[in-house]
Amino acid sequence: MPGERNVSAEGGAFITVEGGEGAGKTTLVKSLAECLAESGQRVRLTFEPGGTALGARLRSLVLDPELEMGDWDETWLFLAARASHVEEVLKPALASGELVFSDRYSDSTLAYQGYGRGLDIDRLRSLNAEATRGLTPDLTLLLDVQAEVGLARTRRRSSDADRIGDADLAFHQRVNAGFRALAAEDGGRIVVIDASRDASTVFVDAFRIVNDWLDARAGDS
Ligand code: Z5A
Repeated sequence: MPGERNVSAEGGAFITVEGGEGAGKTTLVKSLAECLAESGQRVRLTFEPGGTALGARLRSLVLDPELEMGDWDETWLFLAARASHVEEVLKPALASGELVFSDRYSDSTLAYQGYGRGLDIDRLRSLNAEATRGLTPDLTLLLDVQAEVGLARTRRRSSDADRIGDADLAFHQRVNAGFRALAAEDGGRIVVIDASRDASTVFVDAFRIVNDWLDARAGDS
């Protein structure tokens, strides 16, 4: 919300990992959290939708392929999950000085519900600001991979139906184009990583980016 202070400015650091389906977010964020914890950082790993009891229930609703819902109904569920995530997990962890990684956050709503579903981006931005109480990431790693490649990865892994993942290829292409547009607008926060490469190469790049960012932040304080 305008004028509200980002809590991470006075406590820990808030890093999000974003990207389309099968970009490798979960794989990357787990390795990053493990390595940084080994190097002595106090790390918290969390995700959306989920990360709280309410978020877990909302996740199963919003991904349920048997359940029909309108695009705005879908959006409210993601926002409700986010609001509880911010209050119950993110703000306390940041206030206690942890380095917090979230596998997806508010950019996913802009990319999926805005660019993918075609809902009004400015309205989504202001709803995001309300749901997050103004908490924005300090750094976002955007894993960029062609939709066809990401979808092939997740379909190899599992054949489980999922209401959003099963949307057509054009939807996933709009989502990916949306993420790239967000990165072009906010290059100071969002760093694009080529995620078409193997997982260990992506990890090396991401680890360097995070460490450089942490060093620069320490130098500024
Ligand atoms: N959603 C939304 O619409 N609006 C919102 O506001 C939010 C979310 C927050 C659930 O999210 C859905 O909610 C998601 C967006 C929507 N739907 N879609 N699409 P999710 O994060 O739980 O689901 P996901 O993005 O679909 O996660 P995922 O399929 O697990 O993708 P991932 O985390 O990016 O990838 P991964 O699990 O790390 O890897 C997938 C497979 O690829 C796995 O077998 C890996 O071993 C393999 N992999 C990983 N990296 C590589 C590389 N570099 N090369 C080759 N293979 C790899």
